[in-house]
Amino acid sequence: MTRPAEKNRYANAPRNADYTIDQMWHSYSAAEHDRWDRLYARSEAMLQDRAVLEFLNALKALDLSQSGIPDMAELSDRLEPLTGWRVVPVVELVPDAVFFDHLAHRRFPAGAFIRPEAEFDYLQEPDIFHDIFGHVPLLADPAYADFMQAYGRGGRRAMSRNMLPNLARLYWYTVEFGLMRAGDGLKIFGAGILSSVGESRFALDDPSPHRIAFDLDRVMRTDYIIDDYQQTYFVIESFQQLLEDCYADFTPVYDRLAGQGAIAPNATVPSDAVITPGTLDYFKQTKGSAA
Ligand code: HBI
Ligand code: FE
Repeated sequence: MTRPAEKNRYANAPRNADYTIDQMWHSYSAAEHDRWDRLYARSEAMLQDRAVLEFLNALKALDLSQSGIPDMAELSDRLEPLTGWRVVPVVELVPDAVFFDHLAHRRFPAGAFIRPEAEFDYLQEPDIFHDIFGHVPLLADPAYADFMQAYGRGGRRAMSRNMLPNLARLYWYTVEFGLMRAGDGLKIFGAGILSSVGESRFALDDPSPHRIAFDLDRVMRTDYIIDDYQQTYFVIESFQQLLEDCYADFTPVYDRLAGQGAIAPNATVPSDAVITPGTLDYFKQTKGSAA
């Protein structure tokens, strides 16, 4: 049964056992390449003073310029000599076990489709701009590259201990929505923020969200929302710190977490090292809920 390729023209592409597909780079239209260039130019310009330096340097090192949608095999040939990572095309999100296995082997699965014009500013699913502009550049940083492989290796263990929700929170609050202390301010490294101009402003400038120093146990206990800006952002000191905090086996962490409940996305707890307490005004307006 073939599914209507409504927004993702790869929806019915033949898949390998590891869920990878052929990117068919020659099939991208001029309009799709142009859309990439406009997405890239807008984000790259506004991130000059907002993204961590490692991200900005990697954009240059990987030559992720505005020359249309990257060919993942060619991009991988530039990335692999730096940190051993390659980027492999997939249709969409892949099952957790498959995702972890790719990361454990230094392969980043990236969606091959590009968002439709109607969803230029935001889309729920990870398209090629989110995955390649948001996630791939930092794989050129050695400490971050090691962290991502360690995360993949930890994934299989987490699944065997039913701790996947805790590990997914770690991914969410760092890889997707992480901030880093840099000099006198905060900078962005999370892919979900980097690939969103709205959230690149909100995460750093808006008084609404809490900004709290990263703590592994705290992050692994904290629920998150997937359809709006975050109510809390966690701040690391460096990728080296993140790697050191997360490189060890998580067994003792899981043991500590076993008896503890989840923390709501909008809450603060006494042990928090709060950098900026949020007003949560954005959520009171948008959700009307007891934010
Ligand atoms: N699949 N292609 C892809 N990309 C992701 O970022 C991804 C995924 N599958 C699962 C997943 N992320 C998250 O559930 C991780 O926390 C495991
Ligand atoms: Fe992502």
